[in-house]
Amino acid sequence: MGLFDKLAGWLGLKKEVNVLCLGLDNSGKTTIINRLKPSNAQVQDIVPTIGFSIEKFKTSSLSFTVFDMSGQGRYRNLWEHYYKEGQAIIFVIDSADKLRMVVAKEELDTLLNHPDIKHRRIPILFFANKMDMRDALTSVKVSQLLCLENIKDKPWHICATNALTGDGLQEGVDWLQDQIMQSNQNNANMRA
Ligand SMILES: Nc1nc2c(ncn2[C@@H]2O[C@H](COP(=O)(O)OP(=O)(O)O)[C@@H](O)[C@H]2O)c(=O)[nH]1
Ligand SMILES: [Mg+2]
Repeated sequence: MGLFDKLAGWLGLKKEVNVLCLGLDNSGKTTIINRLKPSNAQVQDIVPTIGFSIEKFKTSSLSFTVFDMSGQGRYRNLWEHYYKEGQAIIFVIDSADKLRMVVAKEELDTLLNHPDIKHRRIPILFFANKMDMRDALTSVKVSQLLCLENIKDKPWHICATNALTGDGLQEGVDWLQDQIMQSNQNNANMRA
């Protein structure tokens, strides 16, 4: 059973939710997504390009698009295309990669300022991953370096994770589930 089975079950009767899983290469996205993947998930599409690939898979009610934001933005126009459809973001950080923390922050800032993201109350779940590594920064430190407290107009949450054991992933998924449920309720209230 994948950790998202419960969420997928709850959403069973709802419309599809698109989750974007982003972060630099080597941060642990593929490892995390493989853990979250419900057992019946179908790998829909893997689009390999030189230096860039998008992983996509789908369950009955969740659709995931995973990509690396690395490569000096060379492939940005390829991935930005997916922003519009995203209703939740999982942003993965390698907490032990201190050298590239500044690059992760730049990519995050660029994401937050993108016209298709900027004015939307889209929930962002941060996974401060690789917590098991000896020189990993704490999630509080990662949060400070990425200036997360400056994100005022979107719900966000950060969890320390170890994708190899799965530690911390459930807490994050529970938070994301609450956010998606709330925004569905708000939309329903607005329609009523
Ligand atoms: N020690 C440790 N290694 C991890 C963790 N998560 C991922 N890795 C390793 O980091 C490398 C990159 O992971 P991957 O999921 O391919 O990253 P991606 O490029 O973001 O998709 C792989 O060798 C993983 O086994 C973690 O929490 N702790
Ligand atoms: Mg990957």
